[in-house]
Amino acid sequence: MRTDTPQTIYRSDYTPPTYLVDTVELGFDLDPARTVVANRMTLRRNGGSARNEITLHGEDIELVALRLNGRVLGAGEYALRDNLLRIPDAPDEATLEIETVCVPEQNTTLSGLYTSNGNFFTQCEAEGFRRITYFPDRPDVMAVYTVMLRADKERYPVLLSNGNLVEEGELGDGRHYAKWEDPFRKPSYLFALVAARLVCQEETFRLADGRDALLQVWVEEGNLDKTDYAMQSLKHSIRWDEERYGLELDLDRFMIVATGDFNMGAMENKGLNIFNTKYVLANPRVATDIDFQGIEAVVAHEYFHNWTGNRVTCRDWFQLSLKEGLTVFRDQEFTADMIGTATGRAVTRIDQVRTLRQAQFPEDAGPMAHPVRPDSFVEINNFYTVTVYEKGAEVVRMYQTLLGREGFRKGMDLYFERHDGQAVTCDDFRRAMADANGRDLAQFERWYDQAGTPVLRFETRYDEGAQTYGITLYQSCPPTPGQPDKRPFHIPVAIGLLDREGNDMPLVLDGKELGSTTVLELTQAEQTFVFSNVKEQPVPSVLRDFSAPVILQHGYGDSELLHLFRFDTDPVNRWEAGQRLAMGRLLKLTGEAPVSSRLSLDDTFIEAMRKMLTDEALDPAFREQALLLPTETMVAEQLEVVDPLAVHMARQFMRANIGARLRAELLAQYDANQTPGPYSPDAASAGRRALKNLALSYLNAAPDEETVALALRQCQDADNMTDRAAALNALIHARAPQAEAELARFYEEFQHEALVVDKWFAMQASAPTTDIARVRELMRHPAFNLRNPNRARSLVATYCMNNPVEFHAPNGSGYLFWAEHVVLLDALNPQVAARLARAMDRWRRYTPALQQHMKTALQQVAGQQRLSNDVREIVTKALAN
Ligand code: B3K
Ligand code: ZN
Repeated sequence: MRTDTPQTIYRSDYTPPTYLVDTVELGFDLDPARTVVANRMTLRRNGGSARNEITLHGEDIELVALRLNGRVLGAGEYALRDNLLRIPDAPDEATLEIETVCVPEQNTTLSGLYTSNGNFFTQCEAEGFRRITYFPDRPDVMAVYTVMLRADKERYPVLLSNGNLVEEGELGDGRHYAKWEDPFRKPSYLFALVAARLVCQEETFRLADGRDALLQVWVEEGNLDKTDYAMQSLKHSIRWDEERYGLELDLDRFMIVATGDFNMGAMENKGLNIFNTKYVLANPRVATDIDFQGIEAVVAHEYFHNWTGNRVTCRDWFQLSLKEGLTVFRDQEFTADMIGTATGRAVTRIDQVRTLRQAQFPEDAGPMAHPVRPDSFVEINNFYTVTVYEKGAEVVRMYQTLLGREGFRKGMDLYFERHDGQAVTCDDFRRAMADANGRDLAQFERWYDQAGTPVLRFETRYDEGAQTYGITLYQSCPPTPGQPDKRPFHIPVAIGLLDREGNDMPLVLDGKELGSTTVLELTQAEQTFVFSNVKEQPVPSVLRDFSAPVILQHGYGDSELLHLFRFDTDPVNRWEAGQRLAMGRLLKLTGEAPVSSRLSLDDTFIEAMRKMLTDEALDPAFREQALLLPTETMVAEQLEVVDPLAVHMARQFMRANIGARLRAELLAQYDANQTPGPYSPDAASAGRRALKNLALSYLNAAPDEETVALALRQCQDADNMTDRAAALNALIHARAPQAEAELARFYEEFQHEALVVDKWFAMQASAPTTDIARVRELMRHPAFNLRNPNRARSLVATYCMNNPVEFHAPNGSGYLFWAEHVVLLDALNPQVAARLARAMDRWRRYTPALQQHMKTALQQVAGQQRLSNDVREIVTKALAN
């Protein structure tokens, strides 16, 4: 924990390392109270470097010994200050031997080497390796690692590290050892070790080139009944990367290890992926459909990093999206291919759009707005954001939209051909895409450089006589911190035209026939495209498949939206039309809610919903998405001044009104979408459950005895967690008297399943029936533990970020709770604290009274003497003008 003023690091200050490291031999004597790390590495002066000073990072470790080329360095021969170890006047070739000590059991930051439930794990990205040994801890220093692990055999029977196991044996004294070699050069952030009492599910898997690889999923004893899905997802991922990109597993062994204490989802360490249990453990009893989907996506994501991230890595942390945006895009495509059907793909795309709107657009419009490739940061861990990940994935997707699937593949091939084994930049990636396709992608760089969500607008003009249809596209981008003016982006705008009957019209542009959807390339602030042979006035379907991460200010009237909602052949835009119909009403109701006691919803909207709900030609999964209203956060983003209570009342009214007026249809769908027989997490079954449970939730938004009985029966009879949790949620939100007993029964039954206990806390924390007193009571529950990130998030972060109406209570009690816990958490785990700190990002948009309370809470945190860089950066930026 630092108390000095945090330093800002700028991208423009990048300089190559003065020394490179060729080999690293690490020896660990593992002891939770005192682990000794011996590091022997060979360094060589970097060709271009004029300086001969070796600079090594180190944090929270004790230096015990230091030798250079076999000689102990005297006090005057090195300097140890500000977490840097400097050796001036070093020879061009140096072998350094460094011995350090760390205390894993006291490491609550979960960065570096730490213990979780008595087992040892590491987390080194971004800058955790320096908490293990002194090292040039930056991604452009890539070395070959050999690792010797020594530990008590009884307590830590399993010893794992990156690469291949080359030797193991006994040491006497009850201790044993294992030696691992990773044949590939890697940056230090990909180092990992595990020393633990664990068991594994394993399998040999035949790779495309005929080699056999050993796949393992390691978990604590008692969890082997929950590893099948992760293993299956791993095999699918390996196959998919071979088929889609010609990329193979390059090791003989690939391991996934689950731990209950982890700061994020998972980590792609070479050959030894370490996972949050949340993204490994699943069976129907404890995991929901969403959990299964999460596991498949995260297993794939980490596996895909083996090429996009590990074989080709980032030159510096500003380039983070080079690996993250690309790998998210790859896991998104994998998920879509796994489902296979066209609407299935669309449903996954809709999910992605929803995430962008719910989380990335607000980030892009708030105090933490930053480009996909940031220009500066204080704490890199604060930049593992939805912008770097999800907007970064959209940027990669746009290459594919502009170049086509084949063109994109050519670009990927060239990228690997040029850069395998290197640490590179986002520009290198863009250059590979451009060169492989003979395209000029210079302007495309602005997607990496400019923050903020571009706003797209269009105007149309139909000329009946000439049978032409002109569409003028306008783009602009609001100012963001440090970037008052923006230049036009290169935006792919996919478009189609619908005729009166709802059919796609053939598109002809500049004499070329373009089928029913075409991609217009908008590169100026304003540009007009004129379609010819247009037989009648069309309804334009703009930004099909959400072809760019922009806000489309549409200007459609109700009748056009209804037309699109009914007929658009692009399912994403069809869904979008429904969201727009709903959003219009939500905004109107939000304005009325505080003053009117009689809100109402028009028949037109209800009829559109009815038609969608009962359209048996459509997949249940799609209907569910189409009937889901925009979230309270999305509505709030549309408002100048946010009154969270008004937004909540408006949305609740709408849900209740739909529940009451579509009661018969909802009941019918509830029955029609049952999934009898053994549970399966496949997309079709999950889609039916989703629609059924949405029906249940609408019905219980206007609860009566019958709807409550339905939920209660489902809660008691369900044979899977998806249905059980949905029913329990319905009871809670209906304020049914039975909810309390069902919650107690739920806890009783699942108290030994940590991930389900997390759900139990989260369900209560997000319920509008849970006020601050109740949250504080839950904090005193014996199962609550602030040190465990999953548990802390399930209660504290869920309440602060997922229960707007209670969190924003007019007396400011939610904000005080927030301040108190940001500070408490910061002393334990700055990364988790900084995530929670972001709950206040949008404070300037609330009503003046709420703003005042929020500002006070922010100042309370900012005024702390001792604060991590992580939290300090977030609150400072939030308070800045
Ligand atoms: N690369 C890791 C994230 C590391 C976060 C460090 N604070 C997981 C992933 O994106 O796959
Ligand atoms: Zn990643």
